Amino acid sequence: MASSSVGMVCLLLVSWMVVPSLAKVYTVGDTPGWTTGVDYSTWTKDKTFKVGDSLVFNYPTSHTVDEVSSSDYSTCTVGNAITTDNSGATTVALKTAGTHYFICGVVGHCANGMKLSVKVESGSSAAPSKSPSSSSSSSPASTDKPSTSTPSTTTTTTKAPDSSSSWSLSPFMAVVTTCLALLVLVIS
Ligand SMILES: [Cu+2]
Repeated sequence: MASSSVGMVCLLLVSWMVVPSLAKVYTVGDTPGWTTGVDYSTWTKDKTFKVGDSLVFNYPTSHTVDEVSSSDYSTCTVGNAITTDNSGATTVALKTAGTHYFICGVVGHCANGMKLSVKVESGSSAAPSKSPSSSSSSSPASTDKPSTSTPSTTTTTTKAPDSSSSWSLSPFMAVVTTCLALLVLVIS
């Protein structure tokens, strides 16, 4: 029991370290999906939505997914939808920051709980890699040393410390190592 809980904590730690850079996909309502009788304000309570994330609505085609204005959301007014879909599986990409409002377009369903508002924050950590890096064509003049076949006598000092890729991995490895050590301690 103790070892499994340590394992769970380790999994959480590792997933926290790996996941944040990725866009998230949220299944609206989780298991019940998009239906009447679910309190979607409770469902959104512990979630943070960011630009780039998406919502997946799963529902029988007796429902619809309508994106609506704030006022239509508040009053459960159908018929003015910004977008609507009744395919049964609707994926909505959250492309802009701000609050997005969704209701079911079937009369009465919004009042029965089929209303969802999500506050979308900007600033996804995966976004700011968009600047076209003008790669300077002046590559470091590789002095073509033809003496590579000679037994290397500490020639590795000329290697530039290109540790940018391995640096991001080291805290991850630290967590994994710590977790393994903890597991060994608990099991033994
Ligand atoms: Cu409905």
